[in-house]
Amino acid sequence: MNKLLNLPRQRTLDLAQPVIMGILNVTPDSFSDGGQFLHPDIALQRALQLLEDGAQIIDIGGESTRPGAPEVCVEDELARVIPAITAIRAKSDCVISIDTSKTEVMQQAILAGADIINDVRALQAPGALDVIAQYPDVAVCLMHMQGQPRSMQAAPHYDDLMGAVNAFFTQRIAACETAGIKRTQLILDPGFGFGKTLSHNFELLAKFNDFKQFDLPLLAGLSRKSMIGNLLKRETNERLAGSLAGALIAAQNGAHIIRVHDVKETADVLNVLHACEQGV
Ligand code: 7PM
Repeated sequence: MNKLLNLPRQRTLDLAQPVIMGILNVTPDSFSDGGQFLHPDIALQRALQLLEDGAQIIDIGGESTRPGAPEVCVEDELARVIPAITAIRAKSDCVISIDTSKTEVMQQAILAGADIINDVRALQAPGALDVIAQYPDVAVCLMHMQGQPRSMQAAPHYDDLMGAVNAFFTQRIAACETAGIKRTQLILDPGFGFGKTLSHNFELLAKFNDFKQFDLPLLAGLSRKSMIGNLLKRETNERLAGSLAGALIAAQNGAHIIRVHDVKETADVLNVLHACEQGV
Protein backbone atom coordinates (compact mmCIF):
# COMPACT_ATOMS: atom_id res chain seq x y z
CA MET A 1 0.00 0.00 0.00
CA ASN A 2 1.11 3.55 -0.70
CA LYS A 3 1.58 4.92 2.80
CA LEU A 4 0.83 8.48 1.67
CA LEU A 5 -2.84 9.31 1.29
CA ASN A 6 -3.28 12.17 -1.19
CA LEU A 7 -5.55 15.01 -0.11
CA PRO A 8 -6.81 18.29 -1.59
CA ARG A 9 -4.49 21.32 -1.89
CA GLN A 10 -1.40 19.15 -2.55
CA ARG A 11 -1.34 17.74 0.95
CA THR A 12 -0.73 14.15 2.07
CA LEU A 13 -1.39 12.12 5.18
CA ASP A 14 1.43 9.74 6.16
CA LEU A 15 -0.06 6.41 7.24
CA ALA A 16 3.24 4.59 7.86
CA GLN A 17 2.25 4.79 11.55
CA PRO A 18 -1.35 4.69 12.80
CA VAL A 19 -2.91 8.14 13.03
CA ILE A 20 -5.71 9.40 15.25
CA MET A 21 -9.00 10.71 13.92
CA GLY A 22 -10.55 12.85 16.68
CA ILE A 23 -14.34 12.94 16.87
CA LEU A 24 -16.00 16.36 16.84
CA ASN A 25 -19.76 16.04 17.24
CA VAL A 26 -21.90 19.01 16.31
CA THR A 27 -25.16 17.20 17.10
CA PRO A 28 -27.72 18.62 19.55
CA ASP A 29 -26.91 15.95 22.20
CA SER A 30 -23.45 17.46 22.45
CA PHE A 31 -24.67 21.03 23.00
CA SER A 32 -23.53 22.60 26.21
CA ASP A 33 -25.71 25.71 26.12
CA GLY A 34 -28.98 24.23 24.84
CA GLY A 35 -28.82 26.44 21.76
CA GLN A 36 -29.99 25.22 18.40
CA PHE A 37 -26.55 24.69 16.87
CA LEU A 38 -23.07 24.26 18.24
CA HIS A 39 -21.42 27.64 17.72
CA PRO A 40 -18.61 27.53 15.13
CA ASP A 41 -16.22 29.20 17.60
CA ILE A 42 -16.79 26.36 20.07
CA ALA A 43 -16.31 23.79 17.31
CA LEU A 44 -13.05 25.51 16.37
CA GLN A 45 -11.79 25.51 19.97
CA ARG A 46 -12.60 21.81 20.34
CA ALA A 47 -10.88 21.01 17.04
CA LEU A 48 -7.73 22.90 18.07
CA GLN A 49 -7.70 21.01 21.38
CA LEU A 50 -8.02 17.64 19.57
CA LEU A 51 -5.09 18.61 17.32
CA GLU A 52 -2.99 19.67 20.30
CA ASP A 53 -3.80 16.34 21.96
CA GLY A 54 -2.42 14.43 18.98
CA ALA A 55 -5.20 14.04 16.41
CA GLN A 56 -4.13 14.22 12.77
CA ILE A 57 -7.69 14.21 11.44
CA ILE A 58 -10.79 16.00 12.76
CA ASP A 59 -13.99 14.07 12.00
CA ILE A 60 -16.99 16.41 12.07
CA GLY A 61 -20.41 14.81 12.45
CA GLY A 62 -23.81 16.51 12.41
CA GLU A 63 -26.05 13.46 12.11
CA SER A 64 -26.36 11.02 14.98
CA THR A 65 -26.27 7.46 13.66
CA ARG A 66 -27.38 5.99 16.99
CA PRO A 67 -29.93 3.20 16.60
CA GLY A 68 -33.37 4.85 16.79
CA ALA A 69 -32.00 8.39 16.57
CA PRO A 70 -34.22 10.85 14.69
CA GLU A 71 -33.10 11.51 11.14
CA VAL A 72 -31.68 14.94 10.47
CA CYS A 73 -32.87 16.89 7.44
CA VAL A 74 -30.30 18.19 4.99
CA GLU A 75 -30.87 21.85 5.95
CA ASP A 76 -30.19 21.18 9.64
CA GLU A 77 -27.17 19.03 8.92
CA LEU A 78 -25.70 21.72 6.62
CA ALA A 79 -26.38 24.42 9.23
CA ARG A 80 -24.50 22.37 11.83
CA VAL A 81 -21.46 21.22 9.92
CA ILE A 82 -20.63 23.82 7.25
CA PRO A 83 -19.99 26.76 9.64
CA ALA A 84 -17.82 24.43 11.76
CA ILE A 85 -15.75 23.34 8.75
CA THR A 86 -15.40 26.93 7.56
CA ALA A 87 -14.28 28.13 11.00
CA ILE A 88 -11.70 25.35 11.37
CA ARG A 89 -10.38 25.74 7.83
CA ALA A 90 -9.94 29.50 8.35
CA LYS A 91 -7.53 28.84 11.24
CA SER A 92 -5.95 25.48 10.48
CA ASP A 93 -4.50 23.45 7.63
CA CYS A 94 -5.43 20.22 9.45
CA VAL A 95 -7.06 17.25 7.76
CA ILE A 96 -10.85 17.64 8.00
CA SER A 97 -13.21 14.69 7.62
CA ILE A 98 -16.98 15.01 7.37
CA ASP A 99 -19.13 12.19 8.75
CA THR A 100 -22.14 12.27 6.43
CA SER A 101 -24.17 10.14 4.02
CA LYS A 102 -25.96 13.03 2.30
CA THR A 103 -24.85 14.01 -1.19
CA GLU A 104 -25.56 17.72 -0.68
CA VAL A 105 -23.61 17.79 2.58
CA MET A 106 -20.66 16.04 0.89
CA GLN A 107 -20.63 18.62 -1.89
CA GLN A 108 -20.87 21.65 0.42
CA ALA A 109 -18.35 20.23 2.88
CA ILE A 110 -15.77 19.73 0.14
CA LEU A 111 -16.31 23.32 -1.05
CA ALA A 112 -15.89 24.54 2.55
CA GLY A 113 -12.54 22.73 2.86
CA ALA A 114 -13.14 19.11 3.89
CA ASP A 115 -10.53 16.54 2.81
CA ILE A 116 -12.19 13.23 3.65
CA ILE A 117 -15.79 12.06 3.26
CA ASN A 118 -16.52 9.56 6.03
CA ASP A 119 -19.69 7.78 4.92
CA VAL A 120 -21.23 5.03 7.06
CA ARG A 121 -23.38 4.24 3.99
CA ALA A 122 -20.34 3.87 1.70
CA LEU A 123 -21.57 6.26 -1.03
CA GLN A 124 -24.80 4.31 -1.60
CA ALA A 125 -27.01 7.45 -1.59
CA PRO A 126 -28.18 8.52 -5.06
CA GLY A 127 -25.57 10.77 -6.67
CA ALA A 128 -22.92 10.29 -3.97
CA LEU A 129 -20.50 8.42 -6.24
CA ASP A 130 -20.79 11.15 -8.88
CA VAL A 131 -20.05 13.96 -6.42
CA ILE A 132 -16.84 12.32 -5.23
CA ALA A 133 -15.77 11.45 -8.79
CA GLN A 134 -15.52 15.22 -9.43
CA TYR A 135 -12.85 15.59 -6.71
CA PRO A 136 -9.88 13.31 -7.43
CA ASP A 137 -7.99 14.40 -4.28
CA VAL A 138 -10.82 13.94 -1.80
CA ALA A 139 -10.50 10.69 0.17
CA VAL A 140 -13.53 8.56 1.08
CA CYS A 141 -14.05 6.13 3.91
CA LEU A 142 -16.31 3.26 2.84
CA MET A 143 -17.85 1.70 5.96
CA HIS A 144 -19.67 -1.62 6.18
CA MET A 145 -23.11 -1.60 7.80
CA GLN A 146 -25.74 -4.35 7.83
CA GLY A 147 -29.25 -2.83 7.71
CA GLN A 148 -30.10 0.76 8.62
CA PRO A 149 -29.20 2.67 11.81
CA ARG A 150 -32.78 2.56 13.09
CA SER A 151 -33.01 -1.24 13.08
CA MET A 152 -29.53 -2.63 12.52
CA GLN A 153 -29.01 -3.83 16.10
CA ALA A 154 -32.35 -5.72 16.27
CA ALA A 155 -30.98 -9.13 15.27
CA PRO A 156 -27.75 -8.94 13.28
CA HIS A 157 -26.99 -12.22 11.52
CA TYR A 158 -24.24 -13.43 9.22
CA ASP A 159 -23.60 -16.89 7.78
CA ASP A 160 -20.02 -15.76 7.21
CA LEU A 161 -19.13 -12.40 8.78
CA MET A 162 -15.69 -11.93 7.23
CA GLY A 163 -16.95 -13.15 3.87
CA ALA A 164 -19.85 -10.67 3.97
CA VAL A 165 -17.70 -7.67 4.91
CA ASN A 166 -15.05 -8.58 2.32
CA ALA A 167 -17.73 -9.03 -0.38
CA PHE A 168 -19.21 -5.64 0.52
CA PHE A 169 -15.79 -3.96 0.23
CA THR A 170 -15.19 -5.65 -3.14
CA GLN A 171 -18.58 -4.48 -4.41
CA ARG A 172 -18.22 -0.88 -3.18
CA ILE A 173 -14.64 -0.56 -4.51
CA ALA A 174 -15.91 -1.73 -7.91
CA ALA A 175 -18.84 0.74 -7.77
CA CYS A 176 -16.41 3.57 -6.98
CA GLU A 177 -14.05 2.64 -9.79
CA THR A 178 -16.92 2.36 -12.27
CA ALA A 179 -18.06 5.87 -11.28
CA GLY A 180 -14.56 7.23 -11.90
CA ILE A 181 -13.32 7.36 -8.29
CA LYS A 182 -9.71 6.24 -8.05
CA ARG A 183 -8.63 3.40 -5.77
CA THR A 184 -6.09 5.79 -4.23
CA GLN A 185 -9.00 7.82 -2.82
CA LEU A 186 -10.40 4.94 -0.78
CA ILE A 187 -10.27 3.96 2.91
CA LEU A 188 -12.06 0.85 4.25
CA ASP A 189 -13.79 0.37 7.62
CA PRO A 190 -15.63 -2.78 8.84
CA GLY A 191 -18.02 -0.62 10.89
CA PHE A 192 -17.86 -1.81 14.49
CA GLY A 193 -21.36 -1.77 16.01
CA PHE A 194 -23.18 -1.20 12.73
CA GLY A 195 -25.41 -4.28 12.46
CA LYS A 196 -23.14 -6.52 14.54
CA THR A 197 -23.47 -8.51 17.75
CA LEU A 198 -20.84 -8.41 20.49
CA SER A 199 -19.30 -11.59 19.12
CA HIS A 200 -19.30 -10.24 15.54
CA ASN A 201 -17.50 -7.09 16.72
CA PHE A 202 -14.75 -9.02 18.47
CA GLU A 203 -14.36 -11.35 15.50
CA LEU A 204 -13.80 -8.28 13.29
CA LEU A 205 -11.25 -6.90 15.74
CA ALA A 206 -9.41 -10.22 16.04
CA LYS A 207 -9.31 -10.70 12.26
CA PHE A 208 -8.78 -7.06 11.32
CA ASN A 209 -5.55 -8.05 9.54
CA ASP A 210 -7.58 -9.90 6.89
CA PHE A 211 -8.69 -6.56 5.42
CA LYS A 212 -5.07 -5.81 4.49
CA GLN A 213 -5.70 -7.94 1.36
CA PHE A 214 -7.32 -4.89 -0.29
CA ASP A 215 -4.08 -2.96 0.04
CA LEU A 216 -6.00 0.17 1.09
CA PRO A 217 -5.88 2.27 4.26
CA LEU A 218 -8.00 0.77 7.06
CA LEU A 219 -10.01 2.70 9.66
CA ALA A 220 -11.19 1.35 13.02
CA GLY A 221 -13.85 3.09 15.11
CA LEU A 222 -14.68 1.46 18.42
CA SER A 223 -14.25 4.32 20.87
CA ARG A 224 -16.80 4.13 23.75
CA LYS A 225 -19.02 1.80 21.70
CA SER A 226 -21.43 -0.83 23.04
CA MET A 227 -18.94 -3.58 22.19
CA ILE A 228 -16.82 -2.17 25.03
CA GLY A 229 -19.75 -1.25 27.29
CA ASN A 230 -21.62 -4.53 26.93
CA LEU A 231 -18.51 -6.67 27.31
CA LEU A 232 -17.35 -4.88 30.46
CA LYS A 233 -20.76 -3.73 31.80
CA ARG A 234 -19.68 -0.11 31.70
CA GLU A 235 -21.66 3.06 31.08
CA THR A 236 -20.47 5.39 28.28
CA ASN A 237 -18.37 7.52 30.65
CA GLU A 238 -16.60 4.41 32.03
CA ARG A 239 -15.34 2.99 28.74
CA LEU A 240 -11.93 4.69 28.44
CA ALA A 241 -9.73 1.73 29.41
CA GLY A 242 -11.69 -0.67 27.22
CA SER A 243 -11.58 1.77 24.31
CA LEU A 244 -7.80 2.19 24.67
CA ALA A 245 -7.33 -1.58 24.67
CA GLY A 246 -9.45 -1.77 21.52
CA ALA A 247 -7.45 1.00 19.85
CA LEU A 248 -4.19 -0.79 20.66
CA ILE A 249 -5.41 -4.12 19.28
CA ALA A 250 -6.73 -2.44 16.13
CA ALA A 251 -3.37 -0.71 15.61
CA GLN A 252 -1.46 -3.95 16.15
CA ASN A 253 -3.80 -5.72 13.73
CA GLY A 254 -3.19 -3.28 10.90
CA ALA A 255 -5.49 -0.27 11.36
CA HIS A 256 -4.03 2.90 9.82
CA ILE A 257 -6.60 5.37 11.20
CA ILE A 258 -8.12 5.07 14.69
CA ARG A 259 -11.31 7.09 15.25
CA VAL A 260 -11.62 8.12 18.90
CA HIS A 261 -13.12 10.53 21.43
CA ASP A 262 -10.18 10.39 23.87
CA VAL A 263 -7.35 11.65 21.70
CA LYS A 264 -4.70 12.43 24.30
CA GLU A 265 -4.95 9.02 25.98
CA THR A 266 -5.01 7.18 22.64
CA ALA A 267 -1.91 9.10 21.52
CA ASP A 268 -0.09 7.84 24.63
CA VAL A 269 -1.09 4.27 23.81
CA LEU A 270 0.05 4.55 20.18
CA ASN A 271 3.33 6.14 21.27
CA VAL A 272 4.01 3.20 23.58
CA LEU A 273 3.28 0.81 20.70
CA HIS A 274 5.55 2.81 18.41
CA ALA A 275 8.43 2.67 20.91
CA CYS A 276 7.99 -1.08 21.19
CA GLU A 277 7.95 -1.63 17.42
CA GLN A 278 10.56 0.91 16.29
CA GLY A 279 12.63 1.54 19.41
CA VAL A 280 13.06 4.77 21.32
C1 7PM B 1 -24.46 7.09 18.30
C2 7PM B 1 -24.20 5.80 17.87
C3 7PM B 1 -23.61 8.10 18.03
C4 7PM B 1 -23.08 5.53 17.14
C5 7PM B 1 -22.48 7.84 17.32
C6 7PM B 1 -22.24 6.56 16.87
C7 7PM B 1 -18.12 5.21 12.98
C8 7PM B 1 -18.24 6.29 12.13
C9 7PM B 1 -19.61 6.54 13.77
C10 7PM B 1 -17.19 4.17 12.67
C11 7PM B 1 -16.65 5.45 10.72
C12 7PM B 1 -19.87 6.41 17.13
C13 7PM B 1 -20.99 6.23 16.16
N1 7PM B 1 -18.98 5.38 14.02
N2 7PM B 1 -17.51 6.42 11.01
N3 7PM B 1 -19.17 7.10 12.63
N4 7PM B 1 -16.48 4.35 11.52
N5 7PM B 1 -15.91 5.53 9.60
O1 7PM B 1 -19.86 5.62 18.11
O2 7PM B 1 -17.04 3.14 13.34
O3 7PM B 1 -19.05 7.31 17.02
S1 7PM B 1 -20.87 7.22 14.71
